[in-house]
Amino acid sequence: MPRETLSIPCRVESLAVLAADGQLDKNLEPQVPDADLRKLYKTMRASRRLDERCLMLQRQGRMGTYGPSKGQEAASLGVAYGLNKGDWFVPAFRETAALLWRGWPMHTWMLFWGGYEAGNEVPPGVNDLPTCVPIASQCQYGMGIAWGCKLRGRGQVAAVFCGDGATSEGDFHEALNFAGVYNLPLVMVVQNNHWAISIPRHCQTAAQTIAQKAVAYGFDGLQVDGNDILAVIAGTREAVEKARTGGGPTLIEAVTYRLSMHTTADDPKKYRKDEEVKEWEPRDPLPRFRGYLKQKGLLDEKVEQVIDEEISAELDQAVRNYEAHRFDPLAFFEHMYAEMTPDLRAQQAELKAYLNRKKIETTEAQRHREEGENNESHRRPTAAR
Ligand SMILES: Cc1ncc(C[n+]2csc(CCOP(=O)(O)OP(=O)(O)O)c2C)c(N)n1
Ligand SMILES: [Mg+2]
Repeated sequence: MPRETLSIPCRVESLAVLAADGQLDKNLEPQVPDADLRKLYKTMRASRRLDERCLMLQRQGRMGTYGPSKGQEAASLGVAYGLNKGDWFVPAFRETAALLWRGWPMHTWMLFWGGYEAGNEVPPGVNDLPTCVPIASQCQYGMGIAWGCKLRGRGQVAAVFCGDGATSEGDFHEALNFAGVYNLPLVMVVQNNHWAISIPRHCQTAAQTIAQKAVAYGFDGLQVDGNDILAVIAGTREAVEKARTGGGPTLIEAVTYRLSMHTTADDPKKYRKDEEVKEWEPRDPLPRFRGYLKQKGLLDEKVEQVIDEEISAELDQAVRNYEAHRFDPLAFFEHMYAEMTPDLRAQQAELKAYLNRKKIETTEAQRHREEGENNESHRRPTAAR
């Protein structure tokens, strides 16, 4: 019986277009109209500034726990640009830039992190799922949507996002396996930002790349420089074209870096070295893209100033919309099922009664205090005498 090395019909490639030092590989440069390049830059900048504003709101006690996407803007935005409007986009929770591109208002992003159900409301006409924090669960939703796309036969594609940590979850592998067997029009994007809270990438897998995991499921894997929006666009276009024309799924590993903390609930200084962050800072996707646009003559200080002013106005309005939202704890019970179960109805009634009681207690306490103060002020002069 022979023993031989098998020739497996799957490829794993790595793609970078714009080197960290700004060198451009002309042969690999994707064709993107100038107007789109400008719009992409504005979206990337808006995403970064939205991120900064949310962090500030959280630090001021005006928002719940926040998960920044600083440094990862190109990885999601490039994919969103490679899709058609009618395609499906299934995010994890660091796809801020892509959601802005797909038409989500800034204040909806704020509402999500503020803990409001309205933060999950998909804008009308947008084929997206809401932000998803349960790790890797969205891989199954994305795969299911891709299956639906295939059954419908309208040439739609689904892109789903997860992180490097999510690749250790069963949901990730089940989704890829199913997508391979059924040859689904799925683009599975892993944002490899090198950390899963405090767990470094090398603890997630002994494999050299995450992209190569596709081989076990019978399709191609592609590693792209996730901080290079041109590489992400080029890679996505290939994967989307393949999916749309019946060629099946692709796993894209977007190699990026989480420049900020995991969420506002953690302190990365406790588990990673500042030097590592410093090493990645020069590869930040935003200045890299800015440099490319300047070289092309599409951006100068004046244009940037106008962009920044427009974003400032949008952000201010978004904060006003966000803070105008009324907090209603009773609404917590209403979003699990289309119709509340008897248990949920009972719990909601209990909370309502409790809140009413509290209101009465608070009003009573207030009345007592005021009465006390009146008596005090009445007594004080007497006592002083
Ligand atoms: C099913 C599940 N398990 C655990 C968690 C807690 N948790 C939140 S984020 C995270 C790490 C995720 O790492 P990764 O997939 O690399 O995404 P990143 O945070 O780096 O974007 C974990 C374990 C969760 N949200 N869901
Ligand atoms: Mg990660």
